[in-house]
Amino acid sequence: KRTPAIVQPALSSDPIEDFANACVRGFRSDPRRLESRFLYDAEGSALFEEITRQPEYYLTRTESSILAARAAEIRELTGPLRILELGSGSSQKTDHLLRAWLEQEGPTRYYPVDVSAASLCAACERVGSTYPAVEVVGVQCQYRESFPLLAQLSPVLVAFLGSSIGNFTPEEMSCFVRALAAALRPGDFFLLGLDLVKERSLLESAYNDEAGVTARFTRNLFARMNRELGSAIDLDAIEHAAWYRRDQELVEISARFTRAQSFRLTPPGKTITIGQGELVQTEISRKFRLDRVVPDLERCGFSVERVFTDERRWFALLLLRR
Ligand code: AVJ
Repeated sequence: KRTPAIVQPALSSDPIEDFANACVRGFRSDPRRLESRFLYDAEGSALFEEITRQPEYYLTRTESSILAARAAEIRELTGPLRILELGSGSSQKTDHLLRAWLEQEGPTRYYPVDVSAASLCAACERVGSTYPAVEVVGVQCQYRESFPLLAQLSPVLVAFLGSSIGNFTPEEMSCFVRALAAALRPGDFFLLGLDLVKERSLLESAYNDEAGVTARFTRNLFARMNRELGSAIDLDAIEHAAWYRRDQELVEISARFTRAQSFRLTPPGKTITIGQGELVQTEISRKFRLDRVVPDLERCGFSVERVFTDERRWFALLLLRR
């Protein structure tokens, strides 16, 4: 049995220093806002997987059902090509694509990209042993750091599922999509999962599950600071808060500090003071309208080939062509 390969294309700055500096910047910005990519250490990635299994979290289940129904059709539209997946996590939903690819002719190469080494290794092992005919190369880096690989991988389909693009502000999203278009060749494909605008109660339940897994996911960002930056933050004084902001069509997710506290982040040696009741934003999760997002994506260099949705129109999967 082959051991799946893992590559690290961007051996950038020290990861601990990167985390520490981003935390200092985030705590000191007004409003306080931490970068959501740091939610996904080994612990956080495992908690996110647990979120996807909660009854209230409809996103993964809905997208998976669209993929199951449409994977063969997607493969017919794209023809044979390699698959690179951004933020692949457990790669579970991607099985639908891999199976459709295997049913057609030609060898299949799969490049999952994730920041979490632990979940990337586990996913590569699982995919490699479940589908011996698929050549799997794990890529451990941030999304943008994988873009330089795309020119060599063309013809390629870039999959970005789960509505992870909803973590970006509108400006960050168009910058990201333009950079992706620039890194791809004409004729390459982009498969994008988008969570759609819906009733407030459904959205707020999805981000405030009964079992409290999402709350543990938010709190884990601060637990990670304690583990990696020696910060001794009192985790019992942190509450998870998530609500839908209809004006901006996004779920805003924050940590609320129920007691005032000061702590030190050790590589930069900076002290942070947070007052009682203060909020620190950990994520935004934007919700989309097809009539707005389609022209936006077209302005950023893609043409929309097909739009697939579920019967409740809760989630959309867009097949775009560069
Ligand atoms: C992985 C970014 C798509 O926004 O729904 C789930 C992350 N955060 N519950 C989302 C998340 C809290 C998730 N994405």
